[in-house]
Amino acid sequence: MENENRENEEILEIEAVDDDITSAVSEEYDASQIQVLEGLEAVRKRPGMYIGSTSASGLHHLVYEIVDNSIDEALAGYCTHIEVAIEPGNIISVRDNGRGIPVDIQEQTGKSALEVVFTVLHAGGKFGGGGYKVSGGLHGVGASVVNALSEWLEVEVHKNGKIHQMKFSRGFITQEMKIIGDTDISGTFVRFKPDPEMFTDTTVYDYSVLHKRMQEEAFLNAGLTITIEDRRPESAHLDESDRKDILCYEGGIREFVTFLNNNKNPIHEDVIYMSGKKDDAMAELAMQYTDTYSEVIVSFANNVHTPEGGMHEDGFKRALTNAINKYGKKMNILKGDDKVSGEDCREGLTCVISVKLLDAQFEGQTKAKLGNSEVRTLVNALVNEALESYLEENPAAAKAILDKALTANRAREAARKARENVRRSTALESGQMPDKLQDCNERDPSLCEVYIVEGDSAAGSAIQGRDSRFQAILPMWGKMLNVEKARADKIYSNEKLSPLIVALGAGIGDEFNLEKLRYHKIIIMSDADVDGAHIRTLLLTFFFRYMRPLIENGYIYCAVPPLYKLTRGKTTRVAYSDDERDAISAEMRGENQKAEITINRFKGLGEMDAHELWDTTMDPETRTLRRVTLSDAVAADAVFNLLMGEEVDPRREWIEDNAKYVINLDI
Ligand code: TSJ
Repeated sequence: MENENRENEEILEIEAVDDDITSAVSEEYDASQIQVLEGLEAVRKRPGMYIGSTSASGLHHLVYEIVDNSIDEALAGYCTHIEVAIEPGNIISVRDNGRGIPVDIQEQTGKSALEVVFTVLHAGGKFGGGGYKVSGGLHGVGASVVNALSEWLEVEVHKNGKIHQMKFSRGFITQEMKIIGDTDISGTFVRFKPDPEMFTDTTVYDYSVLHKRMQEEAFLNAGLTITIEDRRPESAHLDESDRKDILCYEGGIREFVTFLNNNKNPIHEDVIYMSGKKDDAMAELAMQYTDTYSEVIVSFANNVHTPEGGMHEDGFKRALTNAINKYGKKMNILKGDDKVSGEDCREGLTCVISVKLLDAQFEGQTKAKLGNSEVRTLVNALVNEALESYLEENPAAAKAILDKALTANRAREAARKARENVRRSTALESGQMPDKLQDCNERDPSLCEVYIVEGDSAAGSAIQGRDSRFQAILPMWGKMLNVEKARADKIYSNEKLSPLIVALGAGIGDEFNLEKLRYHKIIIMSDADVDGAHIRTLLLTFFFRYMRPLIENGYIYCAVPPLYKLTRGKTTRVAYSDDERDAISAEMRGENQKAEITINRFKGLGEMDAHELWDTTMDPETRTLRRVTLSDAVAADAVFNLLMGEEVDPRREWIEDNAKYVINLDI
């Protein structure tokens, strides 16, 4: 024992040289405490290893780590309510009505489980039981990680009639566990303030980000109530925040599907639901077809989103194709060798898959793909069996689904033919550019830009004003095809879109090839009004659906035209926002309060002459471009559908609000 202690002291001395955490350690610390410190120190040295990053995403991860513990308690059957709040100062509080973290002193360590949970790395799964322990990717690494990365953290456990309290700072105990009062409830209450020394980008929480995740958790845990609330005074005036949501879905993932299909038209009435288990794994699945052409599959393993799919999705897709073909054969609708493909079977499908298993393996670049092959077998068997009987028992729905797949199949066939025709008959592969395109001289795509300009007069000014060495202009006019409602065959032969596809040179859909792209900046230039926003959205929908790599690689931009022209005597200046207008106006007025300043609102790009357009919107030295990025394909899909759907009011509202979820507007 003596020896051991001495060794540890040496470690301490070495560590103390370059790190101030250890300087606070007194000599009475024993081996286990030193291990604890090394663990938490590792977290502070490489926070990214534990929470992914120290940017906004890592900041939000802290909340998920804590809430995951309450969800485990719910899965074990002891917790029905979880309350999450963003408090003033971006402090997070999480409260549940579970059994409360155990507080009695463990014989082995001489410590309470409570202390171990918050001070030992990976303590999460080591005690207690019941439910499925989450060991997914970045999740579930535990409360100690959050503790290490918090300027302070306080926990209150209501248990056995007493309130137990303990406090920490950056992982260190600042107040040992003590009883601070009596209680007649049970549960755990944690409050923490993320450490600004760690989260140097931002310590400000985004309500909508937490809301989205909590809503997912509520969908995935049917019947569990999660409330989320923004109590920050600065949020009070924002409509996105200053609010409280109570999330509880008795229907679980069935309601998730209904939610995802909001604004779409289902082609059969009920959401198809199935669940099953084998050994230690279980799977549940909900699905419904709509009359759209897109495929939305959202999958989870142990409540962790798996955007890259994996074995659960593979098993599902295989079984879906099989079950639909089998039914078609049986009903003699598919004859002889007739088949519908997997893609055909998934057109218009919205599906949520949730699997739970003991030892989840997460693979892929972002650890977002489920690797356990036994899950493929489980889901495949479940879907084959359940879907066969569903189709059998619901002939109307079965017919609608099979019809949908058949139509998709024919359309795909037609699209392939159209593509070949277009290729032969038009310039698509001949290298001949459309007449409309005013191309630039430069040939190196990385130096070339193309402005997509709406309207004749604006295009005229742009053509005159541009620097033709590297700026190309593609005028577009008239109402564009609503691509959400069109299939690939229509796209290729569409007179509005075909010149765009040819000008960009990279093809569309499965055949899209980024290497053939002719411009590395594709700039949408439309008016700063609602119509301009609508055109922008139609173009973005098109890029999203058919040339998604353009968005993913950051090649799409929006030009930012000015809103106002200010004139005083011979001086004119422009402003891009109301605030800027007021500031410039004050500046131009200067000392002379009575000076007359005329402020004109630009009605549209078409009003500007070539010089004005170059100076304000096209000159790389002075212009502002907003890069378009896709933050979340699922959310984007929902918004595009909202925009393109039948209902006019939500669409208008969205256009006026402008691209909040779809597009991250940065400079
Ligand atoms: F992350 C955390 F530790 F900070 C945390 C844990 C945070 C929050 C908000 C809740 C919890 C938590 C833990 N809620 N409920 C529990 N339950 C237990 O830790 C527990 C209680 C009793 C027993 C038992 O076997 O009697 C076992 C466990 C795991």
